Amino acid sequence: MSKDEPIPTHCGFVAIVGKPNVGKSTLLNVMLGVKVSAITSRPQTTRRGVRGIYTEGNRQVVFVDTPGWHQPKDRLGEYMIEQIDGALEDIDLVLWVVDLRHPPTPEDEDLASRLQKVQAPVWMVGNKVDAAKYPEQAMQAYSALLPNAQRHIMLSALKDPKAVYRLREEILLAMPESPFYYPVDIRSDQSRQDWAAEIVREQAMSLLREEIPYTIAVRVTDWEERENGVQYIRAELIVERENHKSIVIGKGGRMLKQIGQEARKQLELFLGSKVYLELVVKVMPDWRRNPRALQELGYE
Ligand SMILES: Nc1nc2c(ncn2[C@@H]2O[C@H](COP(=O)(O)OP(=O)(O)OP(=O)(O)O)[C@@H](O)[C@H]2O)c(=O)[nH]1
Ligand SMILES: [Mg+2]
Repeated sequence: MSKDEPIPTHCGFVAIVGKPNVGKSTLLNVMLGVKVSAITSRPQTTRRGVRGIYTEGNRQVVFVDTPGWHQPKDRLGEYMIEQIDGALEDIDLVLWVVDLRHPPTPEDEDLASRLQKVQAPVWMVGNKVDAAKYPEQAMQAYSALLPNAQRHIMLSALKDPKAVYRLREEILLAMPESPFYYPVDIRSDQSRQDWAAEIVREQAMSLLREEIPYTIAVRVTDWEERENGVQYIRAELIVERENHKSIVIGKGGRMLKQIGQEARKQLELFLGSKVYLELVVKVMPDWRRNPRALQELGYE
């Protein structure tokens, strides 16, 4: 290479897949150093493929966080599985995240056979090593499901960011020569409205009980920057039934107020400005099974 030739750039797509609740979104957020994807202690938090972009020098990685691999029970579940299939197309690397606290289940076998059909190399990431009793044994059991996995990494996405940064370094080095897909200052492909809706949904899912978290969708319907620098955001919480509406509002409006307070704190932290968050609860009967409602909510 002569002195005048530009340094080649490297860029690629990396899909993050695995069962629900194993820590895929946590891993992505730590990798990016910003909160791009919603995280809760409940399975099936992530519903659509979220792209998080990391650029360092002449290398860029486009991570795709995906919903947890599961047996779909409704149209929303089918949409979630389609998001995983989409993320596995034209991919350069797959991170298969497993939870080392538990041995593999039939869903892992199922996912392993899906991953066998992917051309790209698969790296197995054994997560939650901080909380696992027998991490080595668990890792071995998972590895046996996909003998051609190229690498095996054990870490704690939650407790050991340095291990995540080491993994990120290796991913950067594995990216093929290619122009960048995104400008260097872009971190996510989500609009700010979609991102804010995810923050509200994260708080609603965390605070509500039983099946209610799974029956909620959130959309931002208004966002204005007011003269005094306050960001005014209006979001709708969509529920499936009237009785769910009263649960989400809570006694004397307490639940909705708490969701709003927690979400506002998060939004203010990431936006770096004051936020006025207005939350409204709406019923869309049986929206998870209703193609029109799903479309309106962006799950189609
Ligand atoms: N102990 C421990 N907990 C973790 C670790 N990583 C993630 N968690 C927790 O696991 C839970 C699920 O994390 P998420 O990142 O939402 O998991 P996910 O795989 O994206 O889940 P879905 O979107 O539902 O598929 C949260 O309560 C996290 O705090 C880890 O390394 N150790
Ligand atoms: Mg997730």
